[in-house]
Amino acid sequence: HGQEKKAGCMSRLIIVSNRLPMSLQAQEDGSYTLHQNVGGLATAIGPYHRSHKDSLWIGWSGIDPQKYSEKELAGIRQAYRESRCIPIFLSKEELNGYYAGFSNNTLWPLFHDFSHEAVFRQEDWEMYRKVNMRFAQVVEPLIRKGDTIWIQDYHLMLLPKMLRERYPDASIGWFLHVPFPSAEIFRSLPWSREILEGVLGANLIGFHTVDFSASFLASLHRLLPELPVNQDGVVEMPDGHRAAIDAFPIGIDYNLYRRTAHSSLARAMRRGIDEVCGKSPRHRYRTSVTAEGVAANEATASDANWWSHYMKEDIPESTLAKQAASSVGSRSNKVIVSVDRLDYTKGLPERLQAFGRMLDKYPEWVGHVTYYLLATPSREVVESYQRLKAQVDQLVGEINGRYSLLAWTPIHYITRSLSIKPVCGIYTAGDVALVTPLRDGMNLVAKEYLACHDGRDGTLVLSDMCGAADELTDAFIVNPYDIDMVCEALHNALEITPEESKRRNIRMQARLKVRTAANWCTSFLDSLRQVSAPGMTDRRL
Ligand code: ADQ
Repeated sequence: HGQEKKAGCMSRLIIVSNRLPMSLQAQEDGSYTLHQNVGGLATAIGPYHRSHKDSLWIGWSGIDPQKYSEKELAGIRQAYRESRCIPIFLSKEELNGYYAGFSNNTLWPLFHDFSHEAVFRQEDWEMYRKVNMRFAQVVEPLIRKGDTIWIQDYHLMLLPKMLRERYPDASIGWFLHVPFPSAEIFRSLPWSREILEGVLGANLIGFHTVDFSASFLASLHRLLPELPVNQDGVVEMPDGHRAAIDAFPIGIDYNLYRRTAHSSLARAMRRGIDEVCGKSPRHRYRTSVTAEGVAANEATASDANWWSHYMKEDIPESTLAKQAASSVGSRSNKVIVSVDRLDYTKGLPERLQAFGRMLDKYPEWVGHVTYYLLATPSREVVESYQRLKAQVDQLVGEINGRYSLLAWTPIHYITRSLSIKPVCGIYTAGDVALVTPLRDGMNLVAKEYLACHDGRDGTLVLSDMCGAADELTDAFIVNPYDIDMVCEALHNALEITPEESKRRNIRMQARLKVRTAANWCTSFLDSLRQVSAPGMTDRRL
């Protein structure tokens, strides 16, 4: 906090991101109110923005300006102004080219090593450049001498250079929330040089991991070999400014997740899920998780005898024999959880195959492990996302069809959007969290799960293809493409003793408590102020 205050006194912060951290809700009287968006960026930088009363945040409003009159748009601007947010309005055409097109159909797949999904269209590139210029035109008049400008993510890679041209002495930072690909992949982008030059307008270029920083440096070396880079990863630009490249792994608001895990709603959900999954077999309950996050428990007529009667009738003899021989049958049932946006980078089909394989290979888990799969559709206008949704629907259907018993369903599949409390309810109910993205910049879900299990057992199975794997080394680390490996890790994670699980968690939680979102914010901004201080020749000062 001391650090944060010190940084805040030094200069005003202007944050620029694709989306604003607040969304608008129209009231019946014609006025508007704002509510906080969920998601990594809003929770990471939001508290900094709120506590520094002179900071500004500029971003797309999410509103179609054609649906509103000039007077209404003025009202919307005013509502945002009260939270020091400045909305940018984009037309459908601009959004198609810049957001759905170049950002989500070109850069997103390319940066996540999904080159085969990447579409290269000249019109999208031109619109991306045009919209970056729109952002520049909104930001420029707001800049005052001494301000710090922090630009976020792959949507705005041309903006640092655009602002630099107008303000040669400005202090500009840019942070990438997704991976930076290898030079081999990056150079397949027809506009790769322009993108690199755009980013190099910044004084500090931040990534989640040292590997991503190294990939960026490799691309610089390959595509712009004329630029001198010193051994600390600082580039001397021809206009005299310096661009430093470094890693800043993002954290979470640890206390927020720890606290929310103890909220009455999260606890009710945990109890409800425990009961549905037979972890408290005396009474069977039906639990409904509504969009509002209300976990309503309703007792059904069944009791333990009824339950075991049907269970035994349904389970093949061979499985019962295995269960009798292993300790699993007599131990409490288990719950697996996962929380994702439905995105092809998150590895959902591979994860489902691994779960299905585990039921096949270790039938003693049949009837004894339930998977709560929260996967909320996103970017639904993009065709690859529609295909993915159909594939996930089908796999869930196949596994449930194949293994369900009369009173047990292997996968509870939820596609609604849930807010933080019910998400924490799901985290707390999970004996195991299955976090297996095929590629991910960081992955906050893994960290949030561990914060919700503060002081408790709860085992993390984590992909080695995400930034979080560099930090959470006590998790069960897996290659998400290796279905057998994920299947084995899942089985082992389910069998781990609570003591061993807690022992692993304590080490990871100790790190997460210190490397929080607030800490990420201040360490990036402190570094930015150091590298952009006038006359600075050594950024390690
Ligand atoms: P995302 O790709 O959105 O973020 P992630 O890091 O997992 O991925 O953050 C998602 C956030 O949204 C988390 O706070 C999570 O709780 C929430 N969330 C995810 N699915 C949800 C669901 N179905 N319902 C409700 N809430 C859900 C990008 C990068 C990441 C990087 C972050 C932050 O792709 O790699 O970690 O930015 O830099």
